[in-house]
Amino acid sequence: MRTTVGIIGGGPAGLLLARLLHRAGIDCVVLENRTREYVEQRQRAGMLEQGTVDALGEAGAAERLAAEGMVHQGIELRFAGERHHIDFPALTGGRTVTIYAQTEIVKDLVALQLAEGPPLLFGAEALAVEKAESETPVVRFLHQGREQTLSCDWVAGCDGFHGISRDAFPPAVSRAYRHDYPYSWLGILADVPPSCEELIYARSERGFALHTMRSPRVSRLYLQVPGGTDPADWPDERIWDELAARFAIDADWTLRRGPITAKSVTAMRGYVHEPMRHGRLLLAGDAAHIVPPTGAKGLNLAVSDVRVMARALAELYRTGNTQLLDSYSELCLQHVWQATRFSDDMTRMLHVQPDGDAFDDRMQLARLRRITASRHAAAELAANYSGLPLHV
Ligand code: RFL
Ligand code: PHB
Repeated sequence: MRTTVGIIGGGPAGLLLARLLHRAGIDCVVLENRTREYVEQRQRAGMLEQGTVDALGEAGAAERLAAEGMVHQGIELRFAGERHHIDFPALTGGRTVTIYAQTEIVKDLVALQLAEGPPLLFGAEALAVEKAESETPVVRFLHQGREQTLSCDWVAGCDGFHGISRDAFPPAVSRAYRHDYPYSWLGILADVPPSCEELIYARSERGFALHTMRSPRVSRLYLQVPGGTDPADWPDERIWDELAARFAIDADWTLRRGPITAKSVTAMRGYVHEPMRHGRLLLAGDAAHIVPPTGAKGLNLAVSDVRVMARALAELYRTGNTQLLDSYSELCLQHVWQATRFSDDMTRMLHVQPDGDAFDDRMQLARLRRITASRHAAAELAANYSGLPLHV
């Protein structure tokens, strides 16, 4: 097989890239090792920055998002028995965020791709990227029991944190920066209307909790738990009791409970691989970087990477200009490090440090008080959360 851009991974990054390239008249093939059902059900992100919504619009994939996405004007911070609204439009000159599940984005992109092309192969496992430094890189992959090769002009490594694309970077040029946080998130989906209009980020002495949602009828909630927690140790009643205790405030408010339909534990880590380009191999999304989910940045970063990549490739094929491609890694990494910094700040401000002391406790409260007392500090949070501009 031969194509212009070989895309490894059919998650949000790979699928959106394929749509953007298709619209720019550049041909590509997407290799995804899982089944369609699996990628469409994988529970993950839900909070989209305006830039992400715009990118899905540019890809022609925002019809259902426009009808079903829930526009939010801010978030709520809860601590010390109090609730505080952070008003994004007022603090950022009109910016909002949108709740629309990653599962739905993937379904929309897959449906478009299968209807309009270019090819998207499920059950196609990339084994290695070869000759990345040459003008004709090759992806070796396994499909329907047969090993095959995909010859390309460019390879986009969109294969997530556990993918194989990063392995094609020679050790001499690769640098990885990593931090493992000493806690995880237990996430649930529940068939119950959300108990809030906007997301609640709660800091309590019992640990962090987040209330988010998937639709007017489905809630998504997260609890900070110790690393290595087995979801089987958390029967439904225990989860609801713990959530209720962490969200408790002095005012009248109750957490609605309902049947839990999914439970999973996610480790919290930060990871950045530098650079994001080697020869004709470009990384995007979780293949290059992971942030702890407290800042809701992972999916948004994957989308901003592929926006830059699609624009850079379109410019090359339209004008022969390689300027944007040459600065791809540097441009993306500046944005990635800012999102990593914000995600780390949010994470440390809201989670209980297992070996923390009373001093750490007071520092967290002082940080939260600063945000709720100072318009300037709140505006800084709102600007980061709703998405810093990407200078392309
Ligand atoms: P993905 O989604 O991991 O997709 C990679 C795809 O590559 C496939 N693959 C391969 N295909 C072929 N050959 C191989 N050898 C392959 N190896 C892997 C995989 O099957 C998969 O389909 O990465 P991508 O596209 O970069 O997208 C990144 C996002 O999925 C991720 O950053 C977000 O989900 C992170 N995240 C959040 N991000 C947000 O912006 N807002 C949020 O609210 C948010 N909440 C979250 C999150 C992530 C979470 N978890 C579970 C990690 C909440 C959670 C709990
Ligand atoms: C989600 O909706 O799953 C979500 C929202 C905000 C976060 C993390 C996850 O910070």
